[in-house]
Amino acid sequence: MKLNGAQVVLRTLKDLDVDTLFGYPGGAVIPLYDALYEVRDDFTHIRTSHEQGASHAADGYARVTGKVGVCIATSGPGATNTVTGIANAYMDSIPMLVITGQVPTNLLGRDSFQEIDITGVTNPITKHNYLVKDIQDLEDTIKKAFHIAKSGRPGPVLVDIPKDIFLTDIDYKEIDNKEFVEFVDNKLKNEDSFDDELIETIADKINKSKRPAIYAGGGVIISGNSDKLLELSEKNDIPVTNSLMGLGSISRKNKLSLGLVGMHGSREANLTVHNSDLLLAIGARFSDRVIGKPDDFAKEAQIIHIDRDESEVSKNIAVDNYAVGDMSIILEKIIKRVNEKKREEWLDEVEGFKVKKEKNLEEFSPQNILKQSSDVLGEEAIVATDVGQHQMWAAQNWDFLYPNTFVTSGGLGTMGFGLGAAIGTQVGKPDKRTVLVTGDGSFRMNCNELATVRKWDLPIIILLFNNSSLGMVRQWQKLFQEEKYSETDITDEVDYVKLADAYGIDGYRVCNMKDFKKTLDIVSKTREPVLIECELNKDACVYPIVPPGKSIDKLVIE
Ligand SMILES: Cc1ncc(C[n+]2csc(CCOP(=O)(O)OP(=O)(O)O)c2C)c(N)n1
Ligand SMILES: [Mg+2]
Repeated sequence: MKLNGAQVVLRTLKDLDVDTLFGYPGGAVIPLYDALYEVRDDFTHIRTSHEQGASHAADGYARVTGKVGVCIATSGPGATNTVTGIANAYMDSIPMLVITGQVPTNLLGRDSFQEIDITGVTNPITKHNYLVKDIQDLEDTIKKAFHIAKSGRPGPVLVDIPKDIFLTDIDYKEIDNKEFVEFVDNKLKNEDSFDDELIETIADKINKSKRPAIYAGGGVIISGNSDKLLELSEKNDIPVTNSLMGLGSISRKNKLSLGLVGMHGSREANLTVHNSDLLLAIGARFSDRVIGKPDDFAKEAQIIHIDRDESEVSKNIAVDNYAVGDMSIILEKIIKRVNEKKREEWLDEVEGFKVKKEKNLEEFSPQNILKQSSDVLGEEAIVATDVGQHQMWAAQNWDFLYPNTFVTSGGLGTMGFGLGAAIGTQVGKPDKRTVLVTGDGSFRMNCNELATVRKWDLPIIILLFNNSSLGMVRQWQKLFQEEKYSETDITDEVDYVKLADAYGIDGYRVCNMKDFKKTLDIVSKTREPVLIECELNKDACVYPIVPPGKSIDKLVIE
């Protein structure tokens, strides 16, 4: 069968069970879109307003489906517009395949129109990348890229395809890349660093520990090990704290779940880690946002690290034991060897770490808005966020019940991630309801994607926290820069309700709890996209906060 390169790309994606693409056309990918036109019934292609939106959508889609998110962009500016999205996926270990068009091979290296060396640009932010110069390599390269993206510790892989390669015909014969898959899988197995003796040592330490704590990260969710985390923690009665990426790995309604640890972690999570005598880090990377002052982090504790990626071991914090490999095997072996326990004394102490304070549930506060939304939308919600105070309030106050229900930019902290990501999560899980928690600053960055939301009738509920400020930066200026509010007040009179209206989306503006509840009640009964702008006080701060450079037990409560 004769196919051209563009047809080979689509045929290969189909072989890989890809049915959803996020992308944006342009000169170098005209042949690809031409081929897509012919097979448009085989794919859902979401054309966003901007390639950054497409890249975040592919990322969000990957996070909630566990599949590889696929994003297409043209050469030059199309490709560079995906760079933030690629970096974001890289920092959070999200499997993504980015296909970029490139100038024809005979124009490479000549500063041709819309030529950017995108493999060069993305070298430090991809797990791997390729420039395909020979049509014979095309299918094989895409299959390799796809496998690399999702194997081991996932991440984004970019394949750059010159326009003439899309247009070259070949005799197509489906390639079986079993050999490569075996090669990668064997390579991963060779990185395994655990044996029965080590497992015995770890289980023994857990059994002997008086004050154990778990610090579970995104790796638990990505590797599909939330059930094993629960089994281990419940069998040995170990309280569980989470990194931002780890939220959802254990239900926040479980009594062993203490929520977020680190800079904006709860008092109980931070003090539990700080006072533990054994800390079990699972699929987590000891980010600076978690550990505070490295020298004082879990000082009394033996630290054990279980992860897929050996390069994370003792990178930020020196550990006493580590097991690298398939986390489900490692956890299963540990679970078998730990004793069933009840740790009343330790858990009483942990309970005592909680801040006991009367709460005024009628106050129109970010906390109450989120708690209310979490209660009403709970089971069916997937929460996507932008970056800033609203993100931390969402992390602290939403009761995440299941893995893959909190989609947030952890490592890169990308303002503008939210709306694109929300599109991806709503497309990936159409029966769920995506709630986007965003801030006025972040929302402005990529609100152009409202057009995409409307076009596809995505029933996203946008909770816009309008505090007329770049709140998180303003908070740092308030706490650490003597209240010099340099360029963080953004009272520019943007009418967000009218903005939504311009895109054909209903908007509501609310400024008290009663109206908020009423509005939420109305919108939760529809399946329409909606924006709810919550007018908030710019002086509200995210607490607790561990001041920069301080140990996590030195958190400031308010
Ligand atoms: C692309 C990008 N630019 C700048 C920043 C720095 N930054 C972090 S939080 C923040 C303020 C966010 O404002 P908003 O979205 O309104 O959220 P709020 O903190 O007010 O809830 C800024 C500017 C960033 N994280 N990302
Ligand atoms: Mg704001």
